[in-house]
Amino acid sequence: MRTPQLIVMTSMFLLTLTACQSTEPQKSATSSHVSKAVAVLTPSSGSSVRGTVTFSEENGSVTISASLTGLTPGQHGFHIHEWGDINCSDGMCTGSHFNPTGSQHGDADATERHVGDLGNSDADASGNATFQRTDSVLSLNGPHSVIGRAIVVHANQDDFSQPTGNAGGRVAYGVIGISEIQ
Ligand SMILES: [Cu+2]
Ligand SMILES: [Zn+2]
Repeated sequence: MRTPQLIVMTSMFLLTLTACQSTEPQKSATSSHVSKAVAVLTPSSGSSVRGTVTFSEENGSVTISASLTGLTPGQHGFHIHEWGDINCSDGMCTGSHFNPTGSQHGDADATERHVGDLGNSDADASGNATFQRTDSVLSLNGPHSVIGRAIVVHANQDDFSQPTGNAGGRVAYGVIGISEIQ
């Protein structure tokens, strides 16, 4: 009689354990609203460009701050591309510029631009660049949300010509993910 009793007791214990686990509260944010995001940029094949880009949304605007290294001196096209797929060594899996409004390409301050158009980042003689912009076109929420998309740095300057600014190859890229609110 001891063995069946032990089996029953063990089963009951396991059931209790499973029930406890399934009723444990989920550790999650209290709101679905995203206010901070980050992208860590890694180099494409043959490049040594790296960097970090942070996004902070406040009062309907997003402040974008970037720090990049390993660039050639001068201007480099800086865009948000439509797919957060960095599984190609040339960055081509990120697709084209994020353009949910079906607009023409342009400078970040132009009246018509892709949501993903951020202009250029300007590298100094050592190949370092910092970029800062407060933007009211892109968002971290809603239809213009850039969460899950990719930020891309190009080899050349974005000259704002159509269709995508003639900025050349993609030297670094990263996926924009949600950050913990500090
Ligand atoms: Cu681009
Ligand atoms: Zn564009």
